[in-house]
Amino acid sequence: MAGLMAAFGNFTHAVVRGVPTSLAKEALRTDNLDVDILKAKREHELYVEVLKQKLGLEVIELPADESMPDCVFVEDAAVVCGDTALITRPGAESRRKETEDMKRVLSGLNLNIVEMTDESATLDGGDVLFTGREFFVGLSKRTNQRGAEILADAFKDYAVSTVPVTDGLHLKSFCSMAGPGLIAIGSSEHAQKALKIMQQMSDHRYDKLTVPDDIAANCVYMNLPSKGHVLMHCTPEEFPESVKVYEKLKDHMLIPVSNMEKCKVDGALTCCSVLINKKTNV
Ligand code: M3B
Repeated sequence: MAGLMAAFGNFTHAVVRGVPTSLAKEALRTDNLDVDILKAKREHELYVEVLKQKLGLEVIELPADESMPDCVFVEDAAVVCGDTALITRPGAESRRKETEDMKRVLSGLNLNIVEMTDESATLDGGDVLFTGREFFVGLSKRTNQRGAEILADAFKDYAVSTVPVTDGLHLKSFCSMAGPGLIAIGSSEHAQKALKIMQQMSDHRYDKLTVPDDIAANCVYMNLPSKGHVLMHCTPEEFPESVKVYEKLKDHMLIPVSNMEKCKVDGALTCCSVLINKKTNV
């Protein structure tokens, strides 16, 4: 386990996908907010630039597909851990074909591909929290028990526990990992309740970082050989109070990344990339 933990957050590659213009009108959403599509595209370009230029990851960019309004949210289509990639069966029927291109790209990276073919199973990657030691899977409108079982089968080295997600879209709509053993969590009642459940189910004692805004608890942690602890998080323009909490992390290289427009259609920072650790060149 120590060996596995040492690599937590260590990534070499990222898969991202462009923002289709159709996102503005057709992306699935819980609120009815107007998306500024040019701004959404610009925000996403900056996100990708951070991965590439600032962090030096090898970034594989799939082009946007107008027939898939939610395709920028690649996280939902695959769960990658170690050398295994689970191609999901997204809960929203309209998003199922997003997995085809994802499968092709991840096969090209020589990952072991596991496909969720069972027609009774659904799972969105946004419901999957990998802590470095175990998985928590949110049971939500998009992810069911059968989906969680197939994930457990795919990643046999790790324990998998399920957490009911009653409010919000996905488990990671209010939490994510902010460091090794450090869970970023929102302040709402349902976020706190979900954290309690995770703590009760785990043998491990996690530290927590509580931020006032639920969606601001969705951040992207990496541990890179050349940079150390890196955290992409929300900007002060979006969530000033939550940023103050992130700024207390003194060991992290903090990178605020604006995500306001994608947020309007329930997309957060983790949603926009699938991160991979490939030690050898492919
Ligand atoms: C969001 C999909 C939005 C679809 C991600 C994780 C939590 C708020 N319109 N997908 N993975 N959700 O972010």
